[in-house]
Amino acid sequence: MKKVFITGITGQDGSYLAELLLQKGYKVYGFVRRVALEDEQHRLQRILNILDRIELIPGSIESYPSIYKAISSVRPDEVYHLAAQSFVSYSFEDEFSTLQSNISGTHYILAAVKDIVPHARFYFAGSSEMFGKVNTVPQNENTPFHPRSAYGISKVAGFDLTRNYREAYNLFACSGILYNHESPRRGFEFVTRKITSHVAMIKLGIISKLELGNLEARRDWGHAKDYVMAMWLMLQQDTPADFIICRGENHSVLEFCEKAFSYVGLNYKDYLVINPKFYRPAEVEILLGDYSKAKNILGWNPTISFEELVVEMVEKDLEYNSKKIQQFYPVQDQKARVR
Ligand code: F7E
Repeated sequence: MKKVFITGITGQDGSYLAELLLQKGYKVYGFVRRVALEDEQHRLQRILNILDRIELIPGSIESYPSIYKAISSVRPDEVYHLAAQSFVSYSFEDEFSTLQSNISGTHYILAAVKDIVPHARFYFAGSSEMFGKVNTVPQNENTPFHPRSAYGISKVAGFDLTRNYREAYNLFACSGILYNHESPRRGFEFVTRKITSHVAMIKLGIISKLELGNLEARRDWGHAKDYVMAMWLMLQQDTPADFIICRGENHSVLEFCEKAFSYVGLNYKDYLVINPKFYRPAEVEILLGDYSKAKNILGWNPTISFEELVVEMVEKDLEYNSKKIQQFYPVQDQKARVR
């Protein structure tokens, strides 16, 4: 049985990837912070359904000894390094911790893999944020990087480290350059989930407005479930390489809003408020990818459309918030609340 070691298994991508690899017959090990094990219902909520089928190893990506020990005990065949401080906005507030955990974390894992399991296959979660201030639209694997945040810079460093371990030490190391990918498991701080959770709460009468920053930013949004399939495919090839993973179609934040509100029969204009505090010191205005290489070499194609993504997220947030209402309000109040 093949063994896989996943950092960031408690996150959106980690949870979908773990489910995929269980289906494929892998023995799945997840590297998690010790505190996560003490607060299962909250911190392990995305993997509660598979907890009895995976093994969690406590440690920190900021500690080389804990990574070394974990990889020595598992001796994985494949390693997916997904853990990171991934919220771009926060990286402006604390550049130091973002750079420290994202760059050193990647370096420690690569170094441990090279020393302990040099034949293991390694995946690094690169990001379209590496392109930042783009000079070409659409971007492909040859487009130069121009990151616009500490997060983007940390991902460029991780990408370079991964390539260097491939070239210098012959590691089977790949980077996926993933564009924004969302799902009902997305964290509430990211714009898509912020929008769909607010739309659901507005529809159910829990809140009355949605505050956002830059509505003009354009993103090439896809579904996380499709994108974890691409990660796995990258590690099944004969030779390691880097791939752009996206849908090849972009939309503005405003379009996302319009779609989400109109799905529940509301007009976004009645609820949307611009708050300058959500603007970033340096914005990535437009991202649009070209996934031809992934299509040709991996045989990968996205299967979930932008519309399907928005609808799934809104529906799940309606379900989630309706359950919360049922817990807190008596039945007669619930009818009065819905708009
Ligand atoms: O912002 C604008 C914001 O935070 C998208 C991460 O997964 O994808 C993600 O990075 C856009 C930006 O994602 C609000 O200014 C407007 O232009 O959802 P986001 P992101 O920064 O694109 C890449 C590929 C990653 O690798 C990252 O880890 O939406 N925006 N108003 C807002 N964004 C947020 N969060 N909140 C707002 O109120």
